[in-house]
Amino acid sequence: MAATIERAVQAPAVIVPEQFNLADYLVDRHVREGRGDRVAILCGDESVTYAQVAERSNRVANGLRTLGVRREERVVLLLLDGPAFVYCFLGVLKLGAVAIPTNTLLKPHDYRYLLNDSRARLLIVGESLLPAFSAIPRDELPYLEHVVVAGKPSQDARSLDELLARPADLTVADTSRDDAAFWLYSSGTTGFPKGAVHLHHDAVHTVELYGRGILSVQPTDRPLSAAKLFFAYGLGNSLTVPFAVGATTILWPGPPTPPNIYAQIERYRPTLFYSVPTNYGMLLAHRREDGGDFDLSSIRLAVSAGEALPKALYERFNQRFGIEILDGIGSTEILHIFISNRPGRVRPGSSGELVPGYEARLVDDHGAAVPDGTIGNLLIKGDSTCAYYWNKHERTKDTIEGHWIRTGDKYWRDEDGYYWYAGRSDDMLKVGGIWVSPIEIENTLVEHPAVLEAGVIGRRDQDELEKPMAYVVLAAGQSPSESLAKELQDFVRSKIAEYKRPRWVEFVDALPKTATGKTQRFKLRDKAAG
Ligand code: 3UK
Repeated sequence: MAATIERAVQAPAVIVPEQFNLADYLVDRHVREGRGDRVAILCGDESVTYAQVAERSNRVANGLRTLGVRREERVVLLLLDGPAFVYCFLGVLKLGAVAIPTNTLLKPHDYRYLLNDSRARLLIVGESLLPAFSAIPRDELPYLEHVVVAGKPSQDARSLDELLARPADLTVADTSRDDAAFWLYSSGTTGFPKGAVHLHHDAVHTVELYGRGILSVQPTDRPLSAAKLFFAYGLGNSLTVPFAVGATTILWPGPPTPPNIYAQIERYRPTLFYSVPTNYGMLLAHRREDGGDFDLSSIRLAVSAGEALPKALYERFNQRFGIEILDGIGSTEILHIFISNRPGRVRPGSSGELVPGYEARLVDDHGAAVPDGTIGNLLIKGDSTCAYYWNKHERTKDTIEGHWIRTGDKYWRDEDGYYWYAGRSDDMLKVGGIWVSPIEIENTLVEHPAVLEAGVIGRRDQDELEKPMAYVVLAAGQSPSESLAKELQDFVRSKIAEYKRPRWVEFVDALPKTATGKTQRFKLRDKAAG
């Protein structure tokens, strides 16, 4: 039987010139080539053309330069989705500086970590997110020099409007295709995120291989993504892919609740819709009060990523709306989707076929290729992969092997070349498409005085999607109760990001341990399953 090493034939050749600036490619190129009047962004009542994005990102770049930002320096963006995100992201790249879009759902101690790990000298923060930043004592942020607020500034901060009032003339930095353009932080097993360093050329490969190769994205497309711009997934869906082809992206700052999403779809009539399995489940659970159904007829393709899309969700969505959902696997490190179902040949429950332009290998724990039908560790080769993790050399060496990157996923391939997800090789969970470290939740639970020890695993909910479950050993003198379980859930919610709270708490006398005292989470998983 053929070993699972795959390289798709007829891969498009992606050529990126040696001197290359991603922001110029995404925006200024369209203006130069006469497409400046096209609408780039729709957001609320606002409509912004490519020429306006080009001009406003120049102004931001000039403003940042005035504040002392230099080439290669990091600028952290803590912004909700909207035009300002785009101006700032592109403005930073135009200067040759490095943008770090950040998860807006985190807590002050997470932001302290990101700001200090990256040593950014400047932060651009949305007005509504300012409290999560302001709660960090300033003397705990030794590298940060300037704060720019999108919205109404506080006393010691600048406003983004001031930057947007700077001159519009700018010579875009003559970056190389291999200069760092942006970092994306991804949670690790210990709960400390690692900054994946992406270069100016990386996004071009995702645009060509996945955007054009799989979705056949066109200038007439209007994407809407429930996943926000700070995720690699959202950044590709709503910024790099549509901007590269001169399409119109629909941005929306609010939370992706079903009423919000249906309202956005009916108002803006997107042609492409991107979400995560948990969200497809929520959309399916939501009905219109008058008995009619929502109008999704504008959508030519829907995409799911972040975690495996259960077959049942695919089928229910397809039956109700007549739309195919293309499940595909991507990662922060590889930047976007590298294995995907394709229009007209979806195999529900699978992650689909290799995206042409990437190569895949499935190997056993000794590195030998496994035959089709056998589970192996998935490695990927492709030119959108990050260069390394910032300041994490050991993790980099564990993950990136020359041209290949270990995804950390177990997969098997069927004889037709479809890839089937078979779990993670570590204990990390995906909750609503977002990484969650069991260790971070366990450490938080243990901070509660009633808790002696905790073990956290993923357990499947009614939609077959993973959510955190905690096994808790109580401290002496404490007794189990429903109210204590509730108290522990609230405790976690108050300390770490809301989506990390355990949805179930079960009290046990002891946790299964190895001889060296490590919690055996696989035994807890068996217990929960059986
Ligand atoms: C898991 C999936 C099964 C898998 C992402 C699209 O999710 C993205 O990036 P992350 O770094 O997580 C990567 C990991 O998530 N995963 C993602 N998609 C699937 N598992 N089926 C799927 N369809 O463990 C993978 O290693 O948060 C998704 C585009 C860009 C992305 N960064």
